[in-house]
Amino acid sequence: MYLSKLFIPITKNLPSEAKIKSHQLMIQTGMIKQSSAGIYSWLPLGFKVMKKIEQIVREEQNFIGAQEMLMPTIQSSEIWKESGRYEDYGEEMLRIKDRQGREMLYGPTNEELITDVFRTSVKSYKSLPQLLYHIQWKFRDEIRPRFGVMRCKEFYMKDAYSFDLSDEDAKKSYNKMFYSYLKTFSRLGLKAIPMAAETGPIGGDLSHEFVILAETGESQIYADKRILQIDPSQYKFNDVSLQKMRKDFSTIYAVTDEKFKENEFNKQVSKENQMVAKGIEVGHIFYFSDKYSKPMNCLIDDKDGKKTSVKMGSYGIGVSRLVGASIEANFNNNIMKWPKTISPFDVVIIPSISKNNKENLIKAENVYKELKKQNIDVLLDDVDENMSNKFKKHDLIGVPYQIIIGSKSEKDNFEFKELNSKSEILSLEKIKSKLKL
Ligand code: 5CA
Repeated sequence: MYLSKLFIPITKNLPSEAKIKSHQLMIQTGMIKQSSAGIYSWLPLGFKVMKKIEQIVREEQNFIGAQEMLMPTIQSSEIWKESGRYEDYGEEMLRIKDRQGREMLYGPTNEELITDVFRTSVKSYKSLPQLLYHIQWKFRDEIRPRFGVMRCKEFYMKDAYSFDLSDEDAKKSYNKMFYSYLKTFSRLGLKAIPMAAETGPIGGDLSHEFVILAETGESQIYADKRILQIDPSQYKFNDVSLQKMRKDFSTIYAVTDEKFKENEFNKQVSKENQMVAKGIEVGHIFYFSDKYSKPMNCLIDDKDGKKTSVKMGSYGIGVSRLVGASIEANFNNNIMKWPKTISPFDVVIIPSISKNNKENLIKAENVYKELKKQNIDVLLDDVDENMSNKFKKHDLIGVPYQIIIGSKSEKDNFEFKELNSKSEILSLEKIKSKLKL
């Protein structure tokens, strides 16, 4: 893609409510545009990053055997009345009437809808366990939408649902998701800490929030620092190893503020290991047994032909929130550096060009063609602008690698730079192999 053709409305005008870095940067680099309070359009640059995050989330859900499907955004109120949440959900739920006067709503989450899908299709324990997920827009009429895509009314979420015959089996599904989440966040270049959490309006008594550390986060966390040292990659994908994984994480103190008790914290964690910090909740998993299946009559025949309520859990990841969270975690000294896995482009070519000298632009176009042939996603900055402005702009756009075509580049050797590091002169072959790593 040529920068001059990319729809990337860069602006210096920041709205006064853009208080945190991710919100400012996403507006500045034209990743999003606010449509109304807490509702955004995703412009090409932002959309590309979000789609990359979505794809990693999808791959890691598929890896543990979850199956993708798609449920609608608009739901009927009937099923919510069955579960008893229609009234409970309060003003956060956007309620609508269709032309026949039927009460509908824009889904804030999908426990009821998936339970309805499940109860009409599955009747026997033989079809269990099942893990189903979708990646779909949600709407919550948040009282104070803020921080850009971090807390908005309309947001993009991956929500998965597990169905099992017994509590014991259901915990196995829970552990698989626990594993999948740690793997997903690590592929996104984020260190997420699983924290014992309250269940709120979703319900149940077992729940973990996955939180990444960031000063601008809305969650207050209390933990034993040693939790940061557990390496999730040491666990294998089998029930025994996954159970050990959750146990290892659970034996180290880590809670969100609703669960925090000062005396417990002081008793369980030595002073030097105490960590009190702010974080961003990027995922939340719940086990709630038959909270929905019982009132909604979602019954399964067990081995003896006896009817029993199916045991369920739900598992959310804030896909759109992760775009902002990633900026909060990776923006430093006025430089944004996207992790390779979710960067909007693999590399940017920055030629020094002027009205009278297009030689570098021609060289840049040749390099561009070469890299494209290798399926490398390249951005070419063909805009006629001085180099210092270009560098400032690319510090914000955050593509992690740059090929600078100016005085330092020779025939087939070019200045190659990783953001935040010194540049080096490399042959195109070397550059290709570095980018393919
Ligand atoms: N049904 C459960 C699990 S599927 C559920 O809805 N959980 S949740 O409420 O915790 O949301 C899941 C994730 O969505 C959160 O961890 C967070 O990352 C994201 N999220 C929740 N509310 C918002 C919001 N208002 N704006 C942006 N992201 C949000």
